[in-house]
Amino acid sequence: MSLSHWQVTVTCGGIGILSVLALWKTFGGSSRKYSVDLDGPKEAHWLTGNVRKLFECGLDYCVKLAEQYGGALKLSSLYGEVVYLSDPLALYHVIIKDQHSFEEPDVFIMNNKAMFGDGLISTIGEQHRKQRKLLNPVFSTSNMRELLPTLQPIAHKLTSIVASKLPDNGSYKEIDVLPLLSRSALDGVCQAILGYPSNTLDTGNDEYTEALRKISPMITKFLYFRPIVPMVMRNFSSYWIGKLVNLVTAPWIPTDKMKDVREMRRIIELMDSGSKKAFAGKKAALETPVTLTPAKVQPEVDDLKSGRRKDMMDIMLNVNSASSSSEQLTDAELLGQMNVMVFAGLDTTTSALSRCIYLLAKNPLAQARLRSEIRDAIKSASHAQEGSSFSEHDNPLLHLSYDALINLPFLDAVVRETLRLYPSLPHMGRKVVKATTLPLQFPVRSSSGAEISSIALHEDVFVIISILAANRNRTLWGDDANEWKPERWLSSPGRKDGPGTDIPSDSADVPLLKLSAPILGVKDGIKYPGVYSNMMTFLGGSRSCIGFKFAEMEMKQIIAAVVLRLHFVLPTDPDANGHIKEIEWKLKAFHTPVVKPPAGDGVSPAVPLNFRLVQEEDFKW
Ligand code: HEM
Ligand SMILES: *[C@@H]1O[C@H](CO)[C@@H](O)[C@H](O)[C@H]1NC(C)=O
Ligand SMILES: *[C@@H]1O[C@H](CO)[C@@H](O)[C@H](O)[C@H]1NC(C)=O
Ligand SMILES: CC(=O)N[C@H]1CO[C@H](CO)[C@@H](O)[C@@H]1O
Repeated sequence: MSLSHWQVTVTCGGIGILSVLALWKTFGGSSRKYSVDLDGPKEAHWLTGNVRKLFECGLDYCVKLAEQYGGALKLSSLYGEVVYLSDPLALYHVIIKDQHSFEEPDVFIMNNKAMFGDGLISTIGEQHRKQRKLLNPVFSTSNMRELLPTLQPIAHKLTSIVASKLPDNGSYKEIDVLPLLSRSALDGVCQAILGYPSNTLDTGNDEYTEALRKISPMITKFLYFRPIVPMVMRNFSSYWIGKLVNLVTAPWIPTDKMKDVREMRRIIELMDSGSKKAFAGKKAALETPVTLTPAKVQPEVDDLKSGRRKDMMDIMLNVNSASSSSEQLTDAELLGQMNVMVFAGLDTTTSALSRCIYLLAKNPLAQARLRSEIRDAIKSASHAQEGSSFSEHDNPLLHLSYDALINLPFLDAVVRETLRLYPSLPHMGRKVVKATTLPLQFPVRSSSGAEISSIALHEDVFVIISILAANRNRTLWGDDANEWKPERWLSSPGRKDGPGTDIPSDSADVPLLKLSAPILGVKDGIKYPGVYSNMMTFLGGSRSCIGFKFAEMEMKQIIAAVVLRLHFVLPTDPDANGHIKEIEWKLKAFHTPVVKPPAGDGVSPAVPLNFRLVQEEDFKW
């Protein structure tokens, strides 16, 4: 059989959006010659298999699957067999010890390259290692300290906008907080990462930020287009690719079909030219340090006290120019990082942030406890700072330092517990590029029902890392593993690293030493190879999330600001037809909150909550 055909395309939660497990196979059938000897659910669609169920049946389905079959099980797809993995030792091999046998799928890398250029998520091998080595120090704790002041005004602006909509007689008002949270995250990445003076919370989107916002939703429209991208990128020179793109986006092509392609092209061009402009400004500023102030910066951001605020691009360019020439990245690579950071940091953070605010609305006691912890911290910080009294107009949170903010125990517990239970990217894909044997910490069943503690994997097998199932293992977290209980972090032994642990400067090598003992040594101990506590939310190893400390800081700053000033609960008032709004989370490319019918349409993303200004009683728990 030599018929080329489209393979099943599965949204699989990939970097920043969905890793699209879009699989292109030139010669149908060849991969079916081998088989993975593992148990798994038998019922499957005759053509498309059962891997789709992971993405159609919701989080509980995925967790139950792992509970039933254990840390490794087999699923089927049109392409061939897929291994669904959550065993700690197996994951350690996939992302650290034996990482060279498991690569990001080509489809993922090449599509990212086509969209963003040469950033971290579009390179592999030596080029990736080199980029990572240069960039790791950019995300150090001391650099995060410098970036916090850029995020503080954004958190303050968000709460002020909500507060300004509330009646002053102390009664509740329903506000959809989702657009405000996603604009905060957008302003966060624009200002703190790129130094781009966006102010979408106030003024809405300009062309550039609109393009950034649209990129993820557009990608989901291209699932079926993505598999051919690697082939095109590898087989045509950029000249011919340009010609090809011109051809398919030419205005004379019958409209509707090509509308999305044209729109995608427009968005990528906008993103590209916006980043180029910002980058050129940065470089010019670096070469002539006197004129550091860019032309159009909002006074709000560009605060009176400290002049222009620092951003990650400044740090990156400084690190780069201080490095030896063999270690330096090219301008194209630096530019690629800008696009990649924004993309990788935007929807992931928005998703985690909105889930956290929703959970706090649902758990009034946790909300009150958090609020009181934050107020106490501000009080003691202002006592410590002799003579500094804060006025009504001054956001008191601005006085909470990075270390004070990051080390608040209950805030930390709330954020960790949210990221554990609802990882923004529940599944990541890897492809076996070199046949290998994967050891398991906990035995599972083979196809014939025998107990096995390792799995032979042939080349081309697809592996799904179940971040979700790993984060909810009952043996590790207890029988309440599926419940949101921030308190567990206040005493849990699962929390191995403290907040603010530095990323090792070459994380490709160091975690090996750090992790081998706890994984294999501790009696009954389960240690996941994650960079963040004992969980896989930010993955681990040389392709772990480089931005996790930034994400943690941004979430904490925004949640603290909201909770301190605003009290919020789930909607309680029936609409004209007597229906009360109920929020439901759908697992699409991301977990997307919608209002359940009949009160809502079940489709449009929204998090309507009842807000009012805080009162003294809201601090009691
Ligand atoms: C709650 C928020 C976030 C979550 C849950 C998250 C999760 C992840 C995960 C699971 C990966 C691994 C992807 C893979 O293996 O392909 C990853 C990679 C990455 N993340 Fe994040 N992320 C978050 C926020 C951020 C932020 C704010 C930034 C930027 C400042 C960022 C930048 C990156 C980059 C550049 C990579 C690619 C690293 C590499 O391949 O070397 N992420 N993230
Ligand atoms: C959790 O860990 C135990 C080993 O203690 C294992 O048997 C079980 O399959 C794991 N569950 C999941 C969902 O990975
Ligand atoms: C509070 O003010 C809002 C609007 O200003 C009004 O709709 C509401 O009825 C008032 N509630 C009370 C209890 O006075
Ligand atoms: C003719 C040619 O270069 N074919 C290549 C096109 O790209 C694929 C990878 O996607 C290669 O496997 C082919 O060799």
